[in-house]
Amino acid sequence: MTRAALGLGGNIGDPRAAMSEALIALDKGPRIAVAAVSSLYRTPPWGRTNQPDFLNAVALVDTDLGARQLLDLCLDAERALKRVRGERWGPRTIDVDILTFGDETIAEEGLQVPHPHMQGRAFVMVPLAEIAPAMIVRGRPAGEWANALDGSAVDRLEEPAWWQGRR
Ligand code: PH2
Ligand code: MG
Ligand code: MG
Repeated sequence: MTRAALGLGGNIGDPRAAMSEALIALDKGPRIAVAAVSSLYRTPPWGRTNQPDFLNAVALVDTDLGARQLLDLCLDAERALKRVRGERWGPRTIDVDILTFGDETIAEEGLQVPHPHMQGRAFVMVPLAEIAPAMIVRGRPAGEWANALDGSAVDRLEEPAWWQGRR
C-alpha cells in the first residue's frame, strides 16, 4: 500500500464540484481509498496571471496501484469531467496531479514525482501542510516548506462538502 498526495485545481466552470467528483470517482474503485482531503483554497493564478483565481485542494490517497496506473486514473477522472486542455498554465476545469507517491522518486515522460516545483508553490504546500505537515518532500517536512512560502494570498475556504464528517 502506498500513500500518495494528489493536487487538485481548477478555475473555469464549477471547480468545487469538479474536484469533489474527481475524488469520488477515484475513491469508488477498489484499489484507491481517499484518506484525507484538505480545505478548499482560493489562490491567485500562478504562471499566467491574466486568468481567474483558482480553487485548489490536496488529497491523500492509499493505493496498491503503481504510480503510472494512478496517473492514468487521474487523467481518466479529468477526461470524465470533460477537461478542456488549453495552453500551458492556462485556465482549466479540473487538474489532478500526483504530488508525491510514497517516498518514490520517478522521472519518466509525463510522470515526475515528487512534482518538480511543488515545494515552491503556496497553492500546493499550504493545503498539503494542512493535512500532512510531517510528510517529507525533498528532504523537508511539508509544514516547513509551507511556512517558508508567502501564503498570504492563499485563502482558506470551507472543507469540501462531500468529505465533511469523514475525517
Ligand atoms: N495550476 C497550473 C498553473 N497555475 N495556479 C494556481 N493558483 N493553481 C493551480 O492549480 C495552477 C496555477 C497548472 O497546473
Ligand atoms: Mg497542475
Ligand atoms: Mg496536470
